[in-house]
Amino acid sequence: MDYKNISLEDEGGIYLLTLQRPKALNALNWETIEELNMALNVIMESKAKVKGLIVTGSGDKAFAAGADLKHFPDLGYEGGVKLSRQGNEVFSRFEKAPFPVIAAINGFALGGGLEFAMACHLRIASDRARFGQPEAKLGLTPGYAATQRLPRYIGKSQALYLLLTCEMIKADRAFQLGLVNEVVEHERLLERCREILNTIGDLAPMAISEIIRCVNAYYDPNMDGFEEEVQSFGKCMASEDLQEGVNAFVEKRKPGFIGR
Ligand code: DAK
Repeated sequence: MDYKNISLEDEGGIYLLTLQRPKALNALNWETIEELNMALNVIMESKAKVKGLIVTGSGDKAFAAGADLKHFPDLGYEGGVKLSRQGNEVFSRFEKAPFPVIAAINGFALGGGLEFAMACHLRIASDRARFGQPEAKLGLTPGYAATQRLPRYIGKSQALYLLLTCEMIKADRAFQLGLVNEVVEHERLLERCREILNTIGDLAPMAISEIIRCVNAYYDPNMDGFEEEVQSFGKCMASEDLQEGVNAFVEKRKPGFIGR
């Protein structure tokens, strides 16, 4: 697959997706969002085991400094609604991926960039990362769900503070607020993300994807998360991996899960 705005590497079941517009601080134009969707299709169609996906930004400065501002003045109401809906659909696909997705935040994560990171399951930040939702400075509301996901991560009060003031915060503050899972030295960022995915990769794949599904169900008004958990529990109980997990525990050995 030929991409213009991103790159995708398969590192043996761990995929590394890198936003490749460093001169524009990896700003997300529509073509980039389409390529993110295509990359996700490629990973979903993989026949081999997928341990997880890391998304990051190229260059030393930014994960993504927001949506690409240069296209905004031409959009108008119809264009704005259409783009927002389509972008939300793509980001929601990352959130619903049946394997763990980690945002490796290597620098600025602003506006749409932070919204992309918030659609990932985990966020690991470099100590150089900076976060913010500066939309109101530009005469906008967020378009890729910051008003919905940010309160879920940090609570309504702190979310409103960041959205209303447009203040940019550092990695240690983002950690304090619960926006990122961990802050690591810049040089160790990808290594740490791979470590986490390898840890998860040793666990039962069906249990992992069902946990992601059930936690997402908690936030979906059309789903009963409690009932989803009951169903997932039953499904895992009937799996070969449950047999293997329990046998391995009794026999004091490492389990070899097969994902069914
Ligand atoms: N879009 C396009 N280009 C950008 C950009 C962006 N968001 N951010 C930076 N760049 C470009 C700059 O224009 C500059 O390009 P040249 O002038 O060299 O050609 C280059 O990246 C380097 O930027 P700076 O020279 O400004 O670098 P500094 O280190 O001085 O400053 C900065 C870094 C991140 C503080 C600064 O670049 C900055 O404030 N950038 C803008 C941040 C921002 O406001 N981002 C947008 C947030 S609003 C929607 C969907 C989503 C959204 C909205 C609607 N619908 C679908 C309708 C989301 C909106 C947002 O993301």
